[in-house]
Amino acid sequence: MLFKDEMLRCYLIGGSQDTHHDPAEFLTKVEAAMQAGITAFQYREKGTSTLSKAETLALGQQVQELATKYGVPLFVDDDLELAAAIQADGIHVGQKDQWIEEVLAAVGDQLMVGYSCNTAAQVAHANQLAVDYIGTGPVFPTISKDDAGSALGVDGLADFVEQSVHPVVAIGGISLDNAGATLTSGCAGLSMISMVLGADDVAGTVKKILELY
Ligand code: TZP
Ligand code: MG
Repeated sequence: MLFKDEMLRCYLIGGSQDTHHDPAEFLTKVEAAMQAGITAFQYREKGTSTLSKAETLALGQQVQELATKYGVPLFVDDDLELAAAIQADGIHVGQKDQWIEEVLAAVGDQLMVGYSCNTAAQVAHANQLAVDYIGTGPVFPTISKDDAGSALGVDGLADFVEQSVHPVVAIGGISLDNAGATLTSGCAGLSMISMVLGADDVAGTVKKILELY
């Protein structure tokens, strides 16, 4: 397993809703990204996803097989039951999900825990918690989350990085055009959905991100 900060460098997030609701396209793109060297993956079936619970589990199991094959740490967004069922390495918890304290108590040392923080008060709260990293954004406007809130910009992100005792992974609207500028915030890494899952050349896009370090 990679050290925590390295694991956050190129952190892909996604679910079937991010590839035209086509699970086969989703798996093809996730495999290409894993093969190209993404440092973590978060399975996030959310928003406009149309998959049933059983379909989500089945797709999650296929993602888990790929993650094992390529040695990529696997997180599940906001679903402890699914994380346990597919033997994920971690869980990511948002501000609108299950209470972070409950999740931390439930998982103990079993799973890594990531937590979304979008305000200074939330970062201060996270500083009191045994989470493994925080995800902070949106740094830029995003097409992938309706209720993401207003963009922090690189300066806003940098303030949170300075404040946080945990490694910070940046999220929201990250593209090849702004990835380098985003890293000047001191964040440990970049997480993205559409830049990678919407790319024609998934592997090439991942490699360009990894070259920034
Ligand atoms: N949380 C804050 S912004 C966001 C999430 C899940 C969406 C990021 O997607 P994209 O396509 O990389 O902007
Ligand atoms: Mg969530």
